[in-house]
Amino acid sequence: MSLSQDIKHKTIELGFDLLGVTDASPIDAEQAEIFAEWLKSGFAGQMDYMHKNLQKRLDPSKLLENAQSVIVVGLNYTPPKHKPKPPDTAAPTGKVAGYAQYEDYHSFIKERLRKLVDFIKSLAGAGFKSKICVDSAPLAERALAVRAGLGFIGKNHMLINPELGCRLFLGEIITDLKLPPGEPIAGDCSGCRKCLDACPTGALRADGQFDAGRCINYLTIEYKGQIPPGPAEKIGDRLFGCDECVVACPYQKNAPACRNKQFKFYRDRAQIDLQEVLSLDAESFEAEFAESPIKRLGLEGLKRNARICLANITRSA
Ligand code: B12
Ligand code: SF4
Ligand code: SF4
Repeated sequence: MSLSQDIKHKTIELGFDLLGVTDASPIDAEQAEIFAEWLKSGFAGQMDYMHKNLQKRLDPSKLLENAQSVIVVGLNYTPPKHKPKPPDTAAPTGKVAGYAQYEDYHSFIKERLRKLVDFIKSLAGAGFKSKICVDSAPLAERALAVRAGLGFIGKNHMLINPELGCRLFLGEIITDLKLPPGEPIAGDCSGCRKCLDACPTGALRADGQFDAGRCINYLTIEYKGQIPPGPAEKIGDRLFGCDECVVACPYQKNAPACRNKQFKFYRDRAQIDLQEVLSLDAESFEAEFAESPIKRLGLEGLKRNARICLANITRSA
């Protein structure tokens, strides 16, 4: 077996669903242009870090000296079909986006990518360099995933794999090993606009741009301070994140559930009792959300969101 095939087998054994390789050249000029336009239009909102390290973000070889290849993995996080706990009608609840019903994916994926690097070292020798990236590194992950053949970009701006749908986390190993690159795969959205119609805020713009400042993920997770009344109303009963443009996508309809049994899923976290959130103290928040992506938002942020949800629920009653 070739090194590439060995890596592929190990990736699946580690519980990832997709693997692709691309060379470490800068992302295509067309995509760099989309990125520059996005920043110029102010669509990054308060996410100032998106304006920093731009050259690195567009060129993986700026993150690792003499980089030759980028190994891109995908982890399917489609929640398992299960009967949620019957709601207690007296208690108003807030919705939690699918990804946050799992343990935090950053550490989960990084740990497994470290194992993949160790495995490659056992075959290719320890003399190669590598850098692991999951979300937080300045790297255009979706653009690289397209080039590595994991899927295509939909009108919902997600990387979509025709078989697995769009609920896929991405992770990368940039390396100075030269590996054979993959080919982009076909797929398209023609004739469909379900995600645009499902978006409650207009973050998915008709001109194809993504106004992150309007996205409920941004508002409930990234936005610092009090959320202005207009956008706050659009949040509805979404306590943490939003899934509408993902759930509406036909590619997601028959997507298989996450097959990685080690990726901890909290069965009762799709809806959270809002009064319970307001009664949490620092200690109980830490105990409840220690391993969850919700931890990063912090207790005060979660309470801010709970108050918004309660006000919206009361208004619409
Ligand atoms: C900032 C950020 C956000 C922001 C802004 C999102 C956005 N659409 O830009 C907010 C907080 C809103 C957000 C939300 C979410 N995020 Co986010 N986020 C990121 C982050 C850190 C940077 C994204 C970025 O660079 N945005 C700027 C725009 C311009 O870049 P882009 O969307 O990647 O687009 C590039 C290409 O796709 C291409 N492109 C853009 N539009 C088009 C259109 C066409 C037709 C084509 C061909 C190409 C193309 O050009 C761009 C430049 O290369 C990445 C991690 C990373 N380092 O890349 C994760 C990431 C994109 N997020 C991810 C996830 C899972 C989410 C959420 C689903 C979370 C949730 N609720 O469950 C939502 C989805 C919202 C959505 N519909 O996009 C995953 C996406 C995986 C996937 N399958 O696509 C990533 C890759 C993290 C990861 N490692 O898994 N996120
Ligand atoms: S996550 Fe929600 S608010 Fe953000 S673009 Fe998708 S549907 Fe719109
Ligand atoms: S909902 Fe339709 S238009 Fe939107 S990403 Fe999915 S296939 Fe494309």
